[in-house]
Amino acid sequence: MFDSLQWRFAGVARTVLAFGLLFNLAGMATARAQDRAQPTVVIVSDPINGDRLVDPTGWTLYTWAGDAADVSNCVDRCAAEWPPYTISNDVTPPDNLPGVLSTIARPDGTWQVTYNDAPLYYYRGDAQPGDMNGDGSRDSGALWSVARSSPPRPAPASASIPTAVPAQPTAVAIPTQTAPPPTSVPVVAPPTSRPSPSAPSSVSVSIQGFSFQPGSITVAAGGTVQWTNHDSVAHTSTGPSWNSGSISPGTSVSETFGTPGQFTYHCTIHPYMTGTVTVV
Ligand SMILES: [Cu+2]
Repeated sequence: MFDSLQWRFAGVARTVLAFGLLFNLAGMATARAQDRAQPTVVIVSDPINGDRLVDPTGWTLYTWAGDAADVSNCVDRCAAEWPPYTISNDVTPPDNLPGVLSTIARPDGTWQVTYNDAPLYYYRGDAQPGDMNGDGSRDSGALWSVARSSPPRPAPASASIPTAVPAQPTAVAIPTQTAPPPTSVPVVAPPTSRPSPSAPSSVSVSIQGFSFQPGSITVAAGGTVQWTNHDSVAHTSTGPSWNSGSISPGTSVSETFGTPGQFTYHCTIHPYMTGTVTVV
């Protein structure tokens, strides 16, 4: 009798154990699936400064102007201050990531995450997730920037229009019966809404201060755009149908555009550098 009870109790215990183990296994499987699905980076939406990338726990990630495409030049003392964002598994891009997430091998055998060929780093000066204390730093001789997944939105154009309104005093000049008004009146007409035929067939873009200037250009179909790098580090002009490769400091590259359309481009070394070419 006692033996039977004990056996039965043991049986119940075994059943409870078995269920427990089953739940445990299910839990582990779920956790592992979540590990696999967890994105390597998270996009923080910022409508003003442009969306940026952080690690899964919210720590800010940076890119460095001293790096080349898919090459980290930040080692030793630099890497101590700017720890590379390394992972031991494959990258998992989040949904809607506009660029390409990958990894490069570092000299010490670790794998550093890259975004659009730019190696990603942490900054030791950040104290908690969300800090961006390293943004704009020129540590180790080149610019550090928060990793951007999309460019800053252009400032609303309406902001500059009110300041242009005082140009109306040209109308005051008419009663004085002087000759100038007729010549100045056409200037008042908005030149921004010109039809396409007036688009230039040759446009120059200056790469300066880690930005394309002007950021938005319009060129006639069949026309040429020339980029000149005035910075002290290499950049690229990379669009959907062209890739300049490295543009060394002080040199220029040209691209001819045959197909009308609007094309967004960027620098693969500094993905936050973006511009637009409109072909009409
Ligand atoms: Cu660049």
